[in-house]
Amino acid sequence: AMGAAGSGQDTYGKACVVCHGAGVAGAPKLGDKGDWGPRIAQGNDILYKHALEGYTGKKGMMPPKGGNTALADADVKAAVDYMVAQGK
Ligand code: HEB
Repeated sequence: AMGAAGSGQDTYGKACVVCHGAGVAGAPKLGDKGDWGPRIAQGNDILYKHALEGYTGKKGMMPPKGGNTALADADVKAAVDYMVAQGK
C-alpha cells in the first residue's frame, strides 16, 4: 500500500520508475551518479520541494509528485531519499 508505512522504494516503483528508471524525457536515471551528484549537492530541501511541487529544469519537466498528486508528501520524500541513496 502507498500509505505512510510505504517504503521509498515502493513509492519509487509505483510512481517514479516510469521516468527515472530509464531516464525518460530528461529525468535523472536511478543510480546515475554523474547526473545525481550536482542535484544532491543542492540539498534535500530543494530536492523535496522539486519532487513535491514540480519544476522545469535544464533537461525537462518534473511534474508535481510525478503526476500522482494523491501521494502523501511523506511517501514522495521517502522516494527522494531512496533515489538520493542510489545516486551517491
Ligand atoms: Fe522526477 C527530476 C524525484 C517522478 C521527470 N525528480 C527529479 C528530481 C527528483 C525527482 C528528486 C531532481 C530534482 C532536482 O534536480 O532539483 N520524480 C521524483 C520522484 C518521483 C518522480 C520522487 C515519483 C513521485 N519524474 C517523475 C516522473 C517523471 C519525472 C513520473 C516523468 C513524467 N524528474 C523528471 C525530470 C526531471 C526530474 C524530467 C529533471 C528535470 C530537470 O531538467 O532538471
